[in-house]
Amino acid sequence: MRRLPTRTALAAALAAAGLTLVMSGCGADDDQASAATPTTSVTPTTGVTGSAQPTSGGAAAGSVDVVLRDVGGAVVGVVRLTPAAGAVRVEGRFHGLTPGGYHGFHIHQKPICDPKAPGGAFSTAGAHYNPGGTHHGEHAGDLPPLLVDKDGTAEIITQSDRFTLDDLRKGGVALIVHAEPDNLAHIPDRYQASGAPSPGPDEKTNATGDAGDRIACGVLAKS
Ligand SMILES: [Cu+2]
Repeated sequence: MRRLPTRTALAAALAAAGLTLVMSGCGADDDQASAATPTTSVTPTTGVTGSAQPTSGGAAAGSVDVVLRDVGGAVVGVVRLTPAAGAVRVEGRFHGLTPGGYHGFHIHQKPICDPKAPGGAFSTAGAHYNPGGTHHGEHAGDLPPLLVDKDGTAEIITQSDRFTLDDLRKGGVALIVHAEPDNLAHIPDRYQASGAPSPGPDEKTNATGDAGDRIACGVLAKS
């Protein structure tokens, strides 16, 4: 799995050369890191390593890591949730997923991941986290789908202001990866399911985005 740049190491190298790393608040990818402009400022490197950038050293202050496992119990990903000015930053890294393609990725309403649940793997996590009672695409727990590379890895960095970390901790939730892409209930009116009362998304699509089986699940416990 590709590693994200280690700001600490980069900053340390620049500091040793008498330089300071200047990065934007959103700078977390390789391009931005390699394009960072060294300056001759004598400002110490304080702040460069104070971001929510995941490192191997554990969760940053205020953040929480959710470990996702597949139906066989193998770890396939870690998602770090970090409070960020009225929103939550979501940073996930996955491996061992079906190579190539999109997978629905949501927050579900119950902190229970049972791969052997009678109702289907991880059905114990319930429906999407949806305190507003809206349709899919507008659910608070809807996140952008994962795009999985040919080697089965995926990375996602996104942000949502539809919930706070405290909201999620109130009752606990589960993060789930699905087997199929998520249509976000975007079904134009020229489509109509057989037997559906009207064109556009039917009831199931409005609830699930037709993302299919649940292939990985991780709990954010109530706290
Ligand atoms: Cu889901």
